[in-house]
Amino acid sequence: MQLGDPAMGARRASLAIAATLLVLSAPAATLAHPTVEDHKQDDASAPKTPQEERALTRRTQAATADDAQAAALAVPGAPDDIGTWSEPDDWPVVGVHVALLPNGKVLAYDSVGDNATETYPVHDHTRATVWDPATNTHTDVRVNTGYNVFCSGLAHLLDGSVFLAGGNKDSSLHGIVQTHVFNPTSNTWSRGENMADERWYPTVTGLRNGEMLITEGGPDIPEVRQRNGTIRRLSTASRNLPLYPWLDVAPDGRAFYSGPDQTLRALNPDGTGAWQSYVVPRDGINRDYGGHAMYDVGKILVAGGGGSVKDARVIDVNGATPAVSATAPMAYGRRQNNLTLLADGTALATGGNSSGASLVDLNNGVYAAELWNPATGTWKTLAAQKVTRQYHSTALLLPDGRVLSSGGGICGTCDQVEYLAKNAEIFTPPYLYNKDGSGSLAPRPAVTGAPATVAHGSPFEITTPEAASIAKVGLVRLGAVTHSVDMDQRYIPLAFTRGSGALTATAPANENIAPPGPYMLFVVNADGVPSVAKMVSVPAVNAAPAVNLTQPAAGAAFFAPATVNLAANATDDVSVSKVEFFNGATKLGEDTSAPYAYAWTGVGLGTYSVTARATDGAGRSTTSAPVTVTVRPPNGAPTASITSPANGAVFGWRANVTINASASDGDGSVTKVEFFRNDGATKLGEDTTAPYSYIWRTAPSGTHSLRVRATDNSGAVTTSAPVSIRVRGLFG
Ligand SMILES: [Cu+2]
Repeated sequence: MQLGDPAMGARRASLAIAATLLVLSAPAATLAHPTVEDHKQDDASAPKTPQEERALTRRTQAATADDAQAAALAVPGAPDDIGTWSEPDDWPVVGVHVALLPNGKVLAYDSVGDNATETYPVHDHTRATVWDPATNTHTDVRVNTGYNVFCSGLAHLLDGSVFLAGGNKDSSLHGIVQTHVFNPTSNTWSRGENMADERWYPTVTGLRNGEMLITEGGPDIPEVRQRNGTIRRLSTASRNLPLYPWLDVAPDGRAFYSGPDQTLRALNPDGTGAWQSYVVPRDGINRDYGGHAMYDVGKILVAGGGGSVKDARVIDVNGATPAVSATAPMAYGRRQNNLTLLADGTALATGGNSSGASLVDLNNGVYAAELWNPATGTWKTLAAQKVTRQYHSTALLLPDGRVLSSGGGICGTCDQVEYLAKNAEIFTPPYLYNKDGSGSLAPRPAVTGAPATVAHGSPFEITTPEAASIAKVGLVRLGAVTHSVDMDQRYIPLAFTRGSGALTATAPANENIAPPGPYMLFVVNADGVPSVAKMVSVPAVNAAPAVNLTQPAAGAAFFAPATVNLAANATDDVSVSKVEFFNGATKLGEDTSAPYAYAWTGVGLGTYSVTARATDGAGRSTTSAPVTVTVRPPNGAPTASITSPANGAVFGWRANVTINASASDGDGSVTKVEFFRNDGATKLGEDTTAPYSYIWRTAPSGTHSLRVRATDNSGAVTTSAPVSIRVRGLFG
């Protein structure tokens, strides 16, 4: 579903664009949570029966067959000129969300059914499939975690798993806080940590350090999935943006925002986040439901959207401020179109409608594809597809250089106009055909060997029998697409040299240019024919752990033989595997779990420099700042004696007895002297400064044994010899 949807059935189509533009500037919470009443109005046409729904895909094709055929006739040409489209194939799900997997298969998922999602009361699962392009077969991978991930954001984790944020909670189209991960090796789903906020229509962006940025979908405060799976909020980066914002990591490492609205921005996702907004407007167009694609290092193509504009622009974010330049417009105005980077770095526009209709207009579908060439800045109209692909349709580059175009439907307006495209078509671009008009497929260069992992900035070898004829080498990030937004795709050209039977290419310079994760490696020959891709992984630059000693305190002193308790704080972007404690270069011991501590016992006289060294799961380590401690000789006890009264002294009845004491400490200081009677059992008082004295007022009659006790700065105590005195009675 979509924000403008409730307010714009076909009957109010003329207001649709203005309403969308208006709504986009309202707070996102309003956008993401239309009222149930709005939807009841929008879905005034009764939900269809399962049978009727099954018939819808055919009805859509029948209703648009003439238009599709006319579009095909309008673009004559040989396959090497305009490419070819396959016949549509029925699919078990609508390709609302699709992601290419590292095994070359495609994950696709939609919702709980073919009707508008808000017509279903229960949202406890999601229909999902893995499609294998090699065999054209499907494997059911329904999401059975108890949640509907319809209208989630999706992008690839470092290992090629697909991370999903948010989804659809109920018939009121509330978001969900849940995150999910699809494992392509086991075809299984698992839950990740919950986000702080419910999200519906969020964008997920793989960042330079392997973290996943989650923006919008309702709340204005972005969140980041950290590499250890926990989620932090970017509390200082609250910003109201349109739903499904367009974000790509830029050469400066920030996430660059290129639309769909026209204020260009950049988000520093470190810590709690910070936005920068640029004054330069992009183009005066709100490109709601247009396409964007980072087709070269720091260069983004935007095309279509809004009121089905033909306009396209290029944004160069390599400099300190973004530079926007014109490029040729498309031949067809489009909204709800997809923009897909191909194996050679060109960009393919597919689908959409030309009337500016918010979600779908069966009378104004755009069937012809168009190819944008970054070298010339021009578009070429290509073959027309057979099914109109509008709201909830997607397009995805496959590892063999073809393009999957799928989906469309599942919304109130879709039901009203009887639009459903529960099928898929495959586009074979012109570059795969012999340049002789014959329609035969061209021989392709083959990548027979390449490393599974290519480290940033490093040269690596690509073995190919066609080395001498290779003209281009590039990486294309695996796509993850929904709602006209590919959250992952980017094309990175690679420098290379030709050898005999092999090329030496240089991996992208850094993680800003190629955020870590899965990529397709393509080589393209001098005729422009691409190889089948070899999957390669660009590893994350692993951050070293942080560590500091929390104990002992700097300069702490101990007495021999000492027990020095060592303790450290250690953190890492992934995990800390151990903390070792050192005296100089000598390892004392280690701790593998927090709180990290070690008791260093039997420490003799001396001065020591102690450190802690933390090591993370990838073997990177950091050593703390040193702390110096001193171990002194054993503490000498203080001296203590009573200097007056003298032993045997006699006092009168009710006398005040002044007790004077002497105390000293040879290796420190006396902190207090306490005065006792009853041979030390009853404390009279104390004095903390010399000369030490105490006046025992109106001492009771009788014989008293007095003592004093001195305490030194190390806590050692000495009790004096007793002094016996007598205090007379009233009658002597
Ligand atoms: Cu939607």
